[in-house]
Amino acid sequence: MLHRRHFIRLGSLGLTAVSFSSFRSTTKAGKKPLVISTWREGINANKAAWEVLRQGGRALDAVEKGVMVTEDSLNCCVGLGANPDREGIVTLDASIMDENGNCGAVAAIERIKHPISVARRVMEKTPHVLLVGQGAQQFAVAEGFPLEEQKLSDDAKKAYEQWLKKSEYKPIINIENQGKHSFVPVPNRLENGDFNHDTIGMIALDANGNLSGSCTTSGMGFKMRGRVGDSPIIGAGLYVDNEVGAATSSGLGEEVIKICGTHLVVELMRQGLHPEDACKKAVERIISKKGSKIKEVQVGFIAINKQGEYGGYAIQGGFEFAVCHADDKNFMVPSKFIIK
Ligand code: SD4
Repeated sequence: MLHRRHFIRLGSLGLTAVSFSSFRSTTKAGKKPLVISTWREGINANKAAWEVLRQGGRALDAVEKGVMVTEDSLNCCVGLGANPDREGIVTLDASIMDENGNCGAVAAIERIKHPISVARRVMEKTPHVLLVGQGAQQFAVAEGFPLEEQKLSDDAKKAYEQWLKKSEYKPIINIENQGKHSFVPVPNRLENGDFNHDTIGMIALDANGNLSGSCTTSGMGFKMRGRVGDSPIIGAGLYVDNEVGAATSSGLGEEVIKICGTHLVVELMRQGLHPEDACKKAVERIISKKGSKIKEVQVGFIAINKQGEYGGYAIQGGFEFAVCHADDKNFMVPSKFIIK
């Protein structure tokens, strides 16, 4: 339930607080192994992650392998087929974190197909956490990652040409579903040529009880050159604490960064909150800071705890996540949300 004071505040903004008790986006009984990931691309990504987990593999390998599937799919929101920045160049961000608190990330990397694997190399082979831009690319090439052609996918080209007509930077992110959940596969591109989201975040608990997470994105379509969102920022788009739980996010990265979103979710779980309640509290934090402009913002968090309980919460409807905890249990869950 929302606090009364909070409810009044939303009311004064002309917004409605809703509770969707019929939606079950959580489990009270923990599952192990378990992998969950954002959006419907999560289903395919979970399959690859599950292959690792079911054989007793490490959560870290699962979350890398899982999101590589999404990065691979050229006509997708994530990876080199995604929308470019406003100069027409695709730049990618990614982060990864393991059960020992090690982490690595790349931001604004170009022409590299698997930024998540470069992020893992940053974690494992350098004394650093985050490499950006040309330096990140140089490191990737030195590590043997092929430099792909600088070329927009056909769909991205079309969307960019469309965008150039007005060249307006209007980040209305992840609310394109307009509150509808999509359980049947639909084209990644919307009718206007845009994507309906640009990120996959994945978190997993392996058979040994260890947690890891990954997050990879093209950021926001037609962003300013050099813009970096929450996804490669540890504690914003991804956080893992093996004693407690793991969280990742999707949506307007600037708002996630401002509240150190996934770190907040994990700290709330440390205080004893169920993953869903922790995600909800983080969402409420964004809402209380954003005031009347909240209608233009979508952010969704997903989380799992050490016991294998999971949950998610979003500001607005439309956010959904994929959950997998058995060979025949890989399914979409509509996230609960606050603002209607
Ligand atoms: C970003 N959080 O770069 C990402 C965008 C996103 O679905 O999640 N899109 O801000």
